[in-house]
Amino acid sequence: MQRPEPLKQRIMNHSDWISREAEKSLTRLLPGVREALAGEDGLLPPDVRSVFETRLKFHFPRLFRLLVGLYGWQYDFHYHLEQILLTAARAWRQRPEYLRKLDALREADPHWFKSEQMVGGVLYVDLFADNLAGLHDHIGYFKRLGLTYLHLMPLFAVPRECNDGGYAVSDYRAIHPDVGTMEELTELARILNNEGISLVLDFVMNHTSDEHDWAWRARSGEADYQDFYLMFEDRAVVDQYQRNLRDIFPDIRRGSFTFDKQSGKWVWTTFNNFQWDLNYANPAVFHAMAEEMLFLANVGVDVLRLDAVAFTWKRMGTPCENLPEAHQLIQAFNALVRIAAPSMLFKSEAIVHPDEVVRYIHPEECQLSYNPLLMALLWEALATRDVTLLRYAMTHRGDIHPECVWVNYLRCHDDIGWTFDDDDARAVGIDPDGHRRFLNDFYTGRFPGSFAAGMPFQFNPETGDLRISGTLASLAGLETALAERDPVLVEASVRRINLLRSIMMSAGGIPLIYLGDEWGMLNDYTFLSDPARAGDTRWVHRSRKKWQSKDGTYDPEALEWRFFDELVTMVSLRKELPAFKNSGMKVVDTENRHVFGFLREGGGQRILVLNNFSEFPRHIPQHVLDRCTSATMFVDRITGRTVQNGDGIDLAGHQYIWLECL
Ligand code: OTU
Repeated sequence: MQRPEPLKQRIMNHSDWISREAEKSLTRLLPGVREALAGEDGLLPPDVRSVFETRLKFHFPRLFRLLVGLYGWQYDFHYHLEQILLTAARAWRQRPEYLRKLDALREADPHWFKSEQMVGGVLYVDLFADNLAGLHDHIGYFKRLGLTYLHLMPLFAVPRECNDGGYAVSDYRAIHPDVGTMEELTELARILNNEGISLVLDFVMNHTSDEHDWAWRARSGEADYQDFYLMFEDRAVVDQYQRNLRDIFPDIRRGSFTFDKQSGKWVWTTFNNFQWDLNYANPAVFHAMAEEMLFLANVGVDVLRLDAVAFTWKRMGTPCENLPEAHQLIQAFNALVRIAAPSMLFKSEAIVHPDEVVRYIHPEECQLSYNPLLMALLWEALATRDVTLLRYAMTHRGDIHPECVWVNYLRCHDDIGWTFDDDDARAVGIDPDGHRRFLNDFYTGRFPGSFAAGMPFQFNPETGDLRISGTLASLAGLETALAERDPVLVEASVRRINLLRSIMMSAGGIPLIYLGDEWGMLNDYTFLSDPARAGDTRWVHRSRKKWQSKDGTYDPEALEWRFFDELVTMVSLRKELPAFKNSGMKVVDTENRHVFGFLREGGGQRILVLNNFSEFPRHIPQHVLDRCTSATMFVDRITGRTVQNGDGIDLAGHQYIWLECL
């Protein structure tokens, strides 16, 4: 079901017409909305109702325009529009009091998340603390780390075995029974809110598990629910789509479709066979997912991580990735959230080409986004000891909308893909394909002299594509160094790890710690003996939390505690220094291909961050410093050492310094 293109153009080109239609439409829908707001008991106080109405009137024209663009050509458009608004009104009626207050606070301070105080952590509840109840005991630990943002990996009801680490959701309103209950999550959200920690949860919006109630109904032949997914009887149609698609999980299956025996149809499954892609061209799907989204908002979610946003809209003859409608879809959800739960933000998970990643970042789309390019290029520079590509890409690609932020990370639960731009690579004399092959060889430890112990993820023999699994510490060389019992190599890997963490903490945006990395967690190969996981190497960096020492006692000499302490130092400095507010970094040409440098400015403070990616000492000449500052003196905020500005700067191997210009 695809709308004819010219009509869409005609609609979009007539903004006056759209505004008039929006006005008429709202006038028609308001009485019903008011009824839904009051509820059967009519108990919602009039002032609370009018807050909703004010927001509705303000944001409706945008919502209307977006929905007309997506669905306006369908005969029952007005019916769906009405359902969507009624759902929003009911969600507002049910919204807990404290969240309504938070809505007002954040509307008055819309840049609250751009503070230098923001530091994120991400964990699996079951692996970290067994269950939600157990997580309460760790709040002190989170505070000790300085976290103000906590992403709990997907914890919803999923099939027991086939669940892609939680990304195959069977019920968005139920928690996995081993982890806890929705009541417990709701209570935890409130407690975290009191502690100043924002709750981040996933919204797995591209697909559901094949055990979701909608999928069961589709399978058993209910036409309405078959329309929730992309199901085809005709293999020829499937083949026609397939021609332009790429394989995301080629290890699992070639092609993006799975045959479902019961319905006798081919189902669109971009990822695993058991993850059925939703059909967003159907407005009923938009409405159903909006209901789930607003339900989660009312649980107390501060940031919703929108999973796999690139794939949500399909059109024959295209790669079905990053289509304009995929953006309109998120913008429509965004407009709806501004009306019914405005304190909640979106974080985009688009691990795609850098030009496409930034297109999801906008106050009216996703206010936060992973920064996969910085992540990948930090690993690239660590392997090559050369920051040329990193510097080049960050110089002309760093900027995003000033009201949005990057989420900067080194590792997450997924693989590392080399998503840099081919032309960027060529511009600095690098052959992109050869370089990706080198990086894959390097991080799987095949390249002679490599320090890394990564595992290959999803090799595609046709294209040669490969991604990398492994923990921060194992990829940075700690695992091989420990295996060789070589203290020099151990120290070298410690320095590499801290160098990367220095950049994550000082580059701006929200740094996001993959918990376990704070104490140097190594790869865990036990997944290989679990048949449900053995085929997915990402499990090598998803392991059960082990405390730093058996009883958790502090030992400053232990390697784990050294990692922890150094990170805590960086976190507290970051919070102390106004220059580290969440604006961007200004990349500096250090005239040394091993040293990545950037300036951070804010609150009357200027900090020059220098990071030596080589294991050898490097010198930054005075004229480079002169271009950055006329200060007479620097203080390295990491060591407290003062340095006269006059003879350039000497950096030891893998040293990082945060120089405050005085
Ligand atoms: C996401 O990642 C999740 O982070 C993964 O854990 C899931 O398996 C997947 O979606 C399906 O839900 O392919 O290798 O942006 O890179 O969305 C990870 C494109 C993935 C993909 C990304 C996806």
